[in-house]
Amino acid sequence: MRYCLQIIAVIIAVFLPLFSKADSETPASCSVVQGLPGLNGRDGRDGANGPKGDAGSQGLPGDPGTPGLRGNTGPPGKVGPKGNQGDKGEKGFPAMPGLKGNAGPQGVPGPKGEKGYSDSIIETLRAKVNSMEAELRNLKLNVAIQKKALVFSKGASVGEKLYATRGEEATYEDAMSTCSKAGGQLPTPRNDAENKAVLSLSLLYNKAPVIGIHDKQKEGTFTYSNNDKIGFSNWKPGEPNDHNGVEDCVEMRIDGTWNDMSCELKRLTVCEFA
Ligand SMILES: [Ca+2]
Ligand SMILES: [Ca+2]
Repeated sequence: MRYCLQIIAVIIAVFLPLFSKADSETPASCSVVQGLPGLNGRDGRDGANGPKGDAGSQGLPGDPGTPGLRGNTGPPGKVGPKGNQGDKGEKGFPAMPGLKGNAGPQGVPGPKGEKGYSDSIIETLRAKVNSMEAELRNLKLNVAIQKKALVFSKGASVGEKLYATRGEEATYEDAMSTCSKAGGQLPTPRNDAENKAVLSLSLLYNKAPVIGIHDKQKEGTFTYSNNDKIGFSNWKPGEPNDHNGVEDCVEMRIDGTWNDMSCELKRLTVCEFA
């Protein structure tokens, strides 16, 4: 639109003088013709910045921001007041014994003792002790000699036990009585060594001895003469079998194994001394 007006204004500016010349050739009175308004000039330059305006009114509070990072741990607080006494706890485990303490200070001296024996009395006692020791040595020697002699003839020893026989044969009851009168008892082998010692005497006569074991109180439960249950045993395979229901005493066969037999049978009498 702006350009259209500029074009029209140019056309008028070109053709208007022509019309004005034709008019000037006419003898007429001269009249003033008013021209058309000129074109608009170009826009002027921007003016200088105006003065700083007054401060505006305070705006509305903004939205709350996001929470900040966690701060450092603060210093420890003050000690709080003492709490109330708690309930009594259950009994704890017994403590370990403590270490041995140091030796205590030396005690005060005790009362004065009685007057000691004189040197003469001490010498007398010493002489008696020496005499008794000599007698004891002789006694032990004599016992050892007798023991050797007994073992050499019809005896056998194991540890503190000594076994002896006169080669007689008797029933369980009679053999037990014989040994009891002699201050001993029927053999009660408690281990293999003692069993072999009894066996060595049976081999002298090639006779099986009766031993101090029975099951008279309870069938199948063998005990010593004092009814204590036996520990060591050396039964022949298949024994004890209580053959015919009458075997309540025990013999040692000449191979060392045991067999329950009738208490009425006579066997070698071996006595045990301890
Ligand atoms: Ca029996
Ligand atoms: Ca038997």
